Order: sequence, then structure tokens, then C-alpha cells
Amino acid sequence: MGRVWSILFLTVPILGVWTFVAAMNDWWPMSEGAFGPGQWFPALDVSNHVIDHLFYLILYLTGAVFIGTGLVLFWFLWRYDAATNKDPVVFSHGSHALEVVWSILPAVVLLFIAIYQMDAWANARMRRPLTAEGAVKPPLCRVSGRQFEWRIQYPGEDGRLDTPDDLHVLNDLYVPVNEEVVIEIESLDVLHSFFLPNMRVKQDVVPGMRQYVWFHPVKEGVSDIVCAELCGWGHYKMRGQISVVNAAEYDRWFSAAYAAQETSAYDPAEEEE
Ligand SMILES: [Cu+2]
Repeated sequence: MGRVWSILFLTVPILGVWTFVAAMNDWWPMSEGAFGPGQWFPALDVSNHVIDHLFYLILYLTGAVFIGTGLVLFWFLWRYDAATNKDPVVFSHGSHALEVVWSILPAVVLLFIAIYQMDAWANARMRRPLTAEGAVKPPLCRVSGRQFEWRIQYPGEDGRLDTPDDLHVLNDLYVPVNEEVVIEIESLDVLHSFFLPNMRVKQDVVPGMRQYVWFHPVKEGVSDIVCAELCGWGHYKMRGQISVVNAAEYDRWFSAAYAAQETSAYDPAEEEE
């Protein structure tokens, strides 16, 4: 019976690794069509690969530990199966040397990751992009999370937010390609999380806090905006889209959206939920 258990436990690392390898290579059962769209990362649309690099580094580190412990577990179940193992049982009070090793080794690995990712963290969270003059780059727009939509507000001609010439849009973010995009994010009610999977940007939106995210899109195209924080019954439908377009198209879109806003009639029924 012990042999059956050992084989069963061996399937855990095998299936676990298979899940990842199949997802990475788009093989069954993780392929497109089997469980919906491809299960691995959405396309990377920013110039900065550091998040993916860190992800793979940590995946391979934890993967090696996962495979290692899975194999050790299998070997012990196989080797010390009570039905076939005639050696008497030995009770041990532990091994001091082993304990030191398995305390120090993870500590060193964690410390290495902490130091190794410091620059990536600073670039993603602390070093705000600067203008050509060296000033802090003002946000392109403000995105406000609200149950269950993203309200987006662009400054108008005057370049300032919260003035009468602002442009307001819903769930439909436009940004220019090939430049550093800074977005101010805030919440109008509860915790949300502003997640742009293709830009590798994810930031909790905390009520009462004004925060900024930035990224540098290098590919034109449309991708998702997702709320990554369970924020209420309608959380699943709190999604929008981000369109990365060239400068000319951006200006065209902005003028058209602004013209549409100025000529639309106010309809109180639209305000109702
Ligand atoms: Cu939300």
C-alpha cells in the first residue's frame, strides 16, 4: 500500500511542473480553447522587462524547491514503506546541523531577492518620470475606481484637472505610444486594484490616498484594464480597456471625444444604477 501512496505523491511534482510547462508552451490542457484563452502571461507591451525577469527568477527558484521536496517525499514513502521495510524504527530528537542549514538557506535566498529587486521596486514605485526640464511629469489623466467602473478624467487645454474643460470618459483609457505615461489613481468608495496586465502594472487603489502609476508602452493596441481587488458583488464586471495609439491618433481621439461630450445632452436616467 505504501508504494501506491509514494507513486501518488510523485504525481504532484510531475503534474505541477506539467501545468506550468503546458501553460508556457500553450499545450493541452492549458492551451487556447481548452480552458479559454491562453493561460500564460498576456503580451508584454512595455519597454521594461524587469517584472517578467523577476517573475521567472522566483518561479524557477520556488520550482526547484517544489520539485526537490516532492522527490524527497516520494523517496521516503517508497524507501520506508512499513510493509517492506524490516529495519527497526529509530526515534530522533532532530538534527541541529540540518536545522541550521534549512534556516540559513531560505534566509539567504530571501535576502538575495530583497536586495536584487530593490532597483525594480524603486523604478516602479518611487522614481516618478521627469519632464525634459527635470520636473516631475504631471499625470496624463486621473482614473477613479468606483463600484463597478473606472472613471477617467483628462485635463483639457489648460492642462489642469478639475476645471470645466476636462474630458470625462468611462472605462476607455487612451494613451500615446512610446512615451512615459503617468496616471493618477484614486478610489471613490472602496478598495480596488488598478491592473493593466499587458503593462505589468498593478496597484491597489486605496480610498483617501492619491497615488501614481507609470509605464512606457511600446506597442499600439488594445488590452484590458481589470480590477484585481474583490470590491463587491459586481467586481467581475469592473473592467475597461486601454488603447495605446500614436500621437496623431491620440489627438484625433481626444478632440472627437471632447466634441462628443460638449454636444451630448444631459440625461438624468443615465446617472441611475
Ligand atoms: Cu473594483
